[in-house]
Amino acid sequence: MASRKLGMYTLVLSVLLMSYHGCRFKEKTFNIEIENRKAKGGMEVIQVKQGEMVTLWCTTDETAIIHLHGYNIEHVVKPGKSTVFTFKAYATGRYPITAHSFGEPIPGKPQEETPLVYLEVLPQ
Ligand SMILES: [Cu+2]
Repeated sequence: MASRKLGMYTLVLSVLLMSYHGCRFKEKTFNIEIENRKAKGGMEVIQVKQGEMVTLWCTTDETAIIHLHGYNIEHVVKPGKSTVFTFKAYATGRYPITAHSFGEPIPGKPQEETPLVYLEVLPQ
């Protein structure tokens, strides 16, 4: 009987933990595939809610520096490898995700910025 009671407590506890986890730590994951210097599927808007944890998996057919404006997160993405951007969407607004000059950077040459996708963080 004791083990059955313990099992019941464990079940209740895990349900509570799952619902707590569900409302406290909302997570959103998106894929950004860059092909021919554009986001595959055309320019789009990624929508999340303030407070959510966001994961962006980024793949490319050409080396580029990808910059999420506003949050100021920047990564070098290279072909054949997924690069991950993770952050908490703390600030609301619309932020461009741009590529800073495709290909290897040329010293002295100013970097061009190509908008790929927009991140939209909606208020809670
Ligand atoms: Cu930029």
